[in-house]
Amino acid sequence: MYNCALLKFKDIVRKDGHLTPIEEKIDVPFKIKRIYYITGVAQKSARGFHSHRKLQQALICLHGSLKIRIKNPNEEEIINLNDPSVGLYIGPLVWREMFDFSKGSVLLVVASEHYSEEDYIRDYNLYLNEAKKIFQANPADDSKI
Ligand code: T46
Repeated sequence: MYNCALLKFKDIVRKDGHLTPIEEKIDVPFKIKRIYYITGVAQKSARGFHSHRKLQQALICLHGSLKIRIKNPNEEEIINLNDPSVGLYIGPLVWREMFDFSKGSVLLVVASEHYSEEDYIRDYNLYLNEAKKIFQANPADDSKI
């Protein structure tokens, strides 16, 4: 799907556990300026409901599971994240909604930019107006991720 991809990280397994390194421009396709994590989400809560104009991110579920609906004016997919060695890359102008958080789940996000509220598009109609201009110039990518 346009501006989205699943990233498979190294999973270094020893008898005493797993280690997964994430290096900028190697394991994620951008320079990392920020990380944040989301914890303690009630099972019926949903988050997101916005897009970004410029930000690139990789979302990694470190513990438990959650679902992410990713959308653009032409396509929609639901991704289940439940493996700390897998990240969901989301680039600009992709609408996202996170839901079905399991109890105790931990979502780590690595981001290409510092926090800027100006980069958010939180109104879906405004998102459609901005995204349609881009998607008319870039035909749909039919591949599933
Ligand atoms: C995204 C998804 C996956 C900050 O002050 N600094 C930060 O770095 C972030 C990410 C948020 N905030 C503030 C902004 C809001 O007042 O924290 C509050 C909650 O943020 P928001 O409602 O945007 O949280 P989510 O879970 O809906 O979205 C977050 C990220 O904001 C967003 O970029 O892609 O996770």
